[in-house]
Amino acid sequence: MDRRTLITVAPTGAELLKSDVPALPVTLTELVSAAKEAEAAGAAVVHVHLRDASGAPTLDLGLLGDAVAALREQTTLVVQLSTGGSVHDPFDARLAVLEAAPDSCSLTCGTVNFGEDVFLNPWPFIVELYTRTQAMGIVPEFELFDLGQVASLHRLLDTYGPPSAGHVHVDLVAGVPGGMPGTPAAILAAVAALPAGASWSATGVGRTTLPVALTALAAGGHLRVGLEDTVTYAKGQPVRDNAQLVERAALLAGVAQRPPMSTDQARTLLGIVSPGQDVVR
Ligand code: KMH
Ligand code: ZN
Repeated sequence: MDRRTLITVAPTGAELLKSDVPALPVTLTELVSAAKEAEAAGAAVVHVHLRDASGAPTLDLGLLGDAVAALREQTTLVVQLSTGGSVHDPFDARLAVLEAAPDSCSLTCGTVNFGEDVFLNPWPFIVELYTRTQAMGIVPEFELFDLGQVASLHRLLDTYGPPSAGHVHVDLVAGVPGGMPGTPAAILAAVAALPAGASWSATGVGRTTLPVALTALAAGGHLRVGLEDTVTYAKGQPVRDNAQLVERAALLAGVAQRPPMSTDQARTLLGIVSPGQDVVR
């Protein structure tokens, strides 16, 4: 078990509207300031979805490049771009995200019902995305929404070999309507099926945030929190901002005697080589 806890902040996502969640960071300025506050509160990775000028989700490559540059300039966070985008994004735009040269990218290992929608990740798309990350030296974070996706991760690694950095890191996303429930039993079943040596974090959507976070800490996992997944802090209390969720995650990690990892420690765990740096692992 890692003694320290890797905290990822997912500040925006692709599903919520600023008009419904005023604290949602949708401009680059808001994103960078949310990322800085999250880093100060204990986050080491930022999972990025961008919005356009109208507030709608976008995979515009120019905007993604600007965001990567701004986050690198103003934070030391590991910059992870979403390749999941929104359920409406086409595969070619999702593949092109890698051209913005993030440190890391999300990579979901299967199709899942997603509320009223479907989050599409057919096998050929998974393979294309994964082999591109290997060729480009971008560290994938395998986002797994159900147990079948854990099996697909094994199939991927068995067929195409390990990520270029040699380490497998997973985020278990629980509580999506259509995916695995955000229960300790579901998280522990998925963890038991992970490849040997993989590190993992867990994300509980909505009211599953706390049970999932507490399970992850107890079972040796890491945490992902943020407005992408959680907009209610406690019953009747909207989340103030992303930093509030990171502060709570850091507090829980401290209570568990597994305080937050620094961004350097996160790079070492994930096998990320910083620009200008020779070797990390
Ligand atoms: N917005 C969801 C459809 C990811 O970032 O890779 C997909 C998602 C996963 O959020
Ligand atoms: Zn996401």
